[in-house]
Amino acid sequence: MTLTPGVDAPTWPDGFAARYRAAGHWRGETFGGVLRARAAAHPDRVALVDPAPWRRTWTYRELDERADRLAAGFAARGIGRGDRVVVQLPNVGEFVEVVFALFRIGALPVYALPAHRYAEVSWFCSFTEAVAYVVPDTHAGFDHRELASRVRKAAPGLRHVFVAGEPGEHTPLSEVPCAPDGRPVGPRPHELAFLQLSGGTTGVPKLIPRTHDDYLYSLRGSNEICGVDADTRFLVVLPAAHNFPMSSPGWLGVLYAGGTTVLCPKPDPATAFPLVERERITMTGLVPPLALVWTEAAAAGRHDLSSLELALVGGAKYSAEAARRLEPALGCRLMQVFGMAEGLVNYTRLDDDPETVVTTQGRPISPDDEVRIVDDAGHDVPEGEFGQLLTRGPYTIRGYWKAPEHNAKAFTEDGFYRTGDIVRRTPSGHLLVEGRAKDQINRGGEKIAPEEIENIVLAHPSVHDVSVVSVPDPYLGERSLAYVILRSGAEPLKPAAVKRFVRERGVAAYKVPDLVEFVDAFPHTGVGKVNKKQLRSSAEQH
Ligand code: OOB
Repeated sequence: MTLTPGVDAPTWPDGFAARYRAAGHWRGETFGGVLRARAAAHPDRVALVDPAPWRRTWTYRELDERADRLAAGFAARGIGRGDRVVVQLPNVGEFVEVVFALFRIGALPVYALPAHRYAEVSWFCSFTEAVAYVVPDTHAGFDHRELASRVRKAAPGLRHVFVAGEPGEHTPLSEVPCAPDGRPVGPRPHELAFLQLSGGTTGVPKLIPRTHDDYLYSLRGSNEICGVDADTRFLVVLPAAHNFPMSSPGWLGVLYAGGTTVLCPKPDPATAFPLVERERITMTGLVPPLALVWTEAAAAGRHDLSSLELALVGGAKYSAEAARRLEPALGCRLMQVFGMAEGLVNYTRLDDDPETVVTTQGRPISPDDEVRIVDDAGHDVPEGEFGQLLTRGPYTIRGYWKAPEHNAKAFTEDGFYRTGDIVRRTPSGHLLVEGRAKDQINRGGEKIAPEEIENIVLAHPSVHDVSVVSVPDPYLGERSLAYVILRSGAEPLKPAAVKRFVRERGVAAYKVPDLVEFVDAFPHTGVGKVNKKQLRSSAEQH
């Protein structure tokens, strides 16, 4: 079934859309069109470098032609406008080729992370009624072709599995491209470009519908703030499918500006530093635990990192203490980023004073980003006090894809997204992230919805009840702890058996509880719900 793009989620009311257009935020561009324009303007400039296992490069012209040929091949296989295609590729050149090919025909990439396994991918494929799934052959020792074979059985609508590399029983991606048969009728700028994943607070991850217009505005805004231009050489260290390395300013921002994106196969300094040196990298984005590792490794001084001008750090709270050490160690500027795949992105600015850069998480991209900080009753708190962050604006969604019930809770009636973050605003308008009201664990930037893991653990025959909470961790910021109540009379279980059970259910490894503790009962709130706040404070004893 092909759904008309743009109709499966609430979108901006006409008045807002008109305002965002009039302000010049939404310019009527599409991703396919942008690549075409850049290829015409500077065909021979290098757009993309994939250094592993051997160095491959794509000029803007080559990337554009490649996207055309792949788009034609996808179209010849019946993939068209509005069709969903689950893309689960690591940081390889094929990722960029595939998504631009899909943009061009108006098919919607659904971005799975390389760490996702059967539970997540089969849900993405069935929920989105995906017609195709794109995988590597193997990645980090895991065979994605076998996963694809299993997923295929669970998602009957999946007509194609394309493999970058050795295909096994599936279709090699290399066989897809063919001569374009005229130019496909592309999507319109206000239509959906892709579905991004939410960090999630619920049993299953929600999908975030982003349009060409809104996402391209966030790229332009990010580029301006970060100083991205044609000379930028950006290293994609985090998984390319995540919103942060994709758009803040990310590889899409850099391609928009005509710069060069270099894909880093692994984030560790041993892999990344030689690439920074060899490729003369000027900019990159890191999550706080990685920024710590880089800061320490840089002190060893074995690599020439002098080309680096800017490191963006975000995705989870970066302590001021760690932030202070980054600039001297890496010899570049620091910018903190506090963003979310749903939209709103905040950056510290290059002309902020150093104290603001290390102690705040920045301020919004756009003058039209509306930010409210409210108490539990939804009233604005006095300026400078803590509260829950609500936001609405030209690149923040008005609703998740096909999730009307959840949308009724996650958005206010007048369209503000309830971020679930507890923030405070300084007189300069910078936000400080002080905590979280939503039930989520932020494991070094990787988000875990406790409910998703609780549902899995509950399926264990010996388990009566479970509650998953965060535990502070000096390196990751937070780790996960599952408190488990066993059924009376059940065989005693070891923590390792609970972890194995979760892993065997086929979820991403980062979601497997780091710690498991058996208890006799949970504390309850006045209304009889499990008191997670109290559980979290007992977890702090760990
Ligand atoms: C980014 O996006 P998501 O969708 O994986 O996660 C969003 C959530 C935020 O609501 C907040 O809870 C947390 O991640 N977060 C931060 C943070 N940046 C994100 N918490 C504290 N300090 C920060 N700097 O994580 C994301 C998307 C675009 C750019 C950057 C990060």
